[in-house]
Formats: sequence, C-alpha cells, structure tokens
Amino acid sequence: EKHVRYIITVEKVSYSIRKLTCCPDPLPQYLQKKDAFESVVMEHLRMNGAYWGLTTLDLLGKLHVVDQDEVISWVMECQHESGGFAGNIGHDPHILYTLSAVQVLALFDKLNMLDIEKSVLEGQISAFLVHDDLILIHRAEKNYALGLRSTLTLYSDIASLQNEDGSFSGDMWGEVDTRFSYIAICCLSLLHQLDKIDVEKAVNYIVRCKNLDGGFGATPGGESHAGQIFCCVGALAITGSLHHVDKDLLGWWLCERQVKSGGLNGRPEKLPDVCYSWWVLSSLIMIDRVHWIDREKLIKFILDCQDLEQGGISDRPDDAVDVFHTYFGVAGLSLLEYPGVKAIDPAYALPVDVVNRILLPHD
Ligand code: GRG
Ligand code: ZN
Repeated sequence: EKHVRYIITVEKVSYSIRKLTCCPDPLPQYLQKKDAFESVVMEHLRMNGAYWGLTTLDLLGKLHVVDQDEVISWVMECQHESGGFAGNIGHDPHILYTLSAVQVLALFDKLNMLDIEKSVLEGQISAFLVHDDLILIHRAEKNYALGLRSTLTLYSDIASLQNEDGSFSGDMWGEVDTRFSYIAICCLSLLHQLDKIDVEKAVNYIVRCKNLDGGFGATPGGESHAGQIFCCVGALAITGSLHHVDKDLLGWWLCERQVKSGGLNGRPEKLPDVCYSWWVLSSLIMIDRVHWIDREKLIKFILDCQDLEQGGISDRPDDAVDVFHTYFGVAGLSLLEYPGVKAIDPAYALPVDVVNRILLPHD
C-alpha cells in the first residue's frame, strides 16, 4: 500500500519541484505562480534551490523534464568575475552558492563549463559554441575571455578563502564555519583540484572542532549539531581522514537522534525534522553505523510528511512543503535504499552515477 502511495507522488513531487525552483517553467501559464511565497523567499538563494530541486528530479529519474540549456545558461550568468557563484543573477558570490552551481553542472555533465581553457585544448570548444551559445548571448564580446579568466580564478577563489589555521571563510567578509571547509573540499574534489589548498591543515582544523560527545561543531568548542557533523564527516571522508572519527561514540550520538515517531532531530531535546534524514543518515553511512537506527520507522516518518495532493515533502507531518525538505526527504529515502529512488553518495550529496562519472578513472 505504501509503495503505491509513493509511486503516485513521484509525479507530484517532480511537478511541485518545477513549481518551486528557478527552472524554466514548462508548466502551462495558468499553473505558474510567479508571486508565490516560496518563489519570493527563494529569490536570494535560487542557486541552492536549483541544486535541491534538480538533484531530487535526478534521484527520481526525472531530470529530463527541465530544459538543460536554459538551466546551464542561468547558472553561468550567476558566476562572478572573482570565479565564485552568486545565489541569483546580479547578487554577490558566496561559497554556499558556488558548491550548488558546481553540483548542478555536475548533474548535467557540464563541469567543462568551468574549464574553458581545457575545453579549447581538447577541441571541445566548437561544440561549446554550437550547443551552448548561451554565454555568448548573454555576455556578448566579453564572454570568451571572461570564461577563460573565471576558470582559472574559480579554483584560486575557493583556495583564497582558506585561513592560516586551515579553516575556511564563506566569502570575502570572513565568517568561518566548518560548513565552508566541507564546501571547499567537496567542490575542489569534484574539480580534481584538491592540491590547490592545504588539505592537511584543513583536516587539522576540522579535528579541532570535534567534541567530547563524538560530534562536531561550526568552530572549535561549538556545540555538536547534525548539520555540522555531516560537513565535518563528509570533508574527512572525501580527504580519506575518517580515522579521526570515534565511530562508535559518534554513531551512538547520531542514532540517539531518532525519536518515537521514527523521525530524526538535529540535537538532543529538539523536534524531529525530515532534513535530518539527510544530515544524520549520511553521517551514519559514512561511519558504517546506519544499521543502528530503525529503517522502517524512518521511512514511514518521511512518507508521512508528503503532501499527497499537491506533491512535495514538509519538515514534519501536516506542515507546508518546500523544496529543501522535499530534496532531503527524497535523499533520505535514497540513503535508505527505498525502491525506485536512485542511490545518492553520502559525502558528495550527488547521485552515485554522477559522482562515479567524475571520479572513477576512465580512458
Ligand atoms: C551539499 C547537502 C549539502 C550541503 C552543503 C550548507 C551545507 C553544505 C551544510 C549545512 C549544514 C547545516 C548546518 C545544516 C543544518 C540546517 C538546519 C536544519 C538548521 C536548523 O538548526 P536549528 O538549531 O534547528 O535552528 P533545530 O532543528 O535544531 O531546531
Ligand atoms: Zn529542516
């Protein structure tokens, strides 16, 4: 019965994603809600919304419903001269949006948009001009040179955010957080450019953010929080440094996040929330302790958060749906190997086939 209920909503979920994200709207005019609340609040973080929505579609086997060229065109328009990406056209760049932009390009197998110089050398540039004239349309004569320059500076832009103690700032204004350590490491790894930063120092800083309870915080001494734990464990996984984690201690803290309803919370005494199906579960998988939680009860909790009429998933049952929780609900189901959902990589937060395409050696 559960299965039937789910299959019906795959269509609904992908439909609601198209309504909620930046993606060129293939919906009939009368169904478009330009002034919708979601659309307004999402304005400054459209790039994250695009990543959440498009990854959800890919996990459900529905990525083809969006116009790939239009999405890529929009993403590239959000790139700043510094090399980093903004949350929307004309906004300031921030590493939070840079990762989403890189992930969206990865979904469409378009990371070569970031390395125009290499594409030229490999003779891919003519294909680029023919099929992806989008950049030329938007930035006319400046574009070709700008592309070349941005390519080189994207890597150095991320690298320039590393501080003396190994930590990372999110942008030129300097806020430091282990979220940014994860993002820098994840991005540069996807781009095969980890050598651009001091990985050892970056790892040492993350280890300094480890607490006595086995968890990790945003900065040294900061309280353990499941979101921060995902970032630190993910960064350690990507850099092959998981030996710094006390797996039993952290696994115990993480599995204690499951509450009576089956849902997971992000810290002791807090309410359960669908997004922790990602932050907690991905961390448990990376440290081989996912069997310490009750799988069936968590699946039920996530499915109970669906809007069966409109599609989409909310933070907890009967709340309003949004693209963030829809993504993390579907990603959680993916980590739980729910039938019909593609596998997602717990460290890179991208479908496994996408990560393999980028990282597995090929001739
Ligand atoms: C690629 C998946 C992916 C992420 C990129 C931005 C980032 C890296 C990670 C964010 C990690 C993080 C801190 C997540 C937590 C988000 C969240 C639900 C915060 C709410 O915290 P509280 O304390 O709410 O306001 P609770 O649930 O504790 O009541
Ligand atoms: Zn949430």
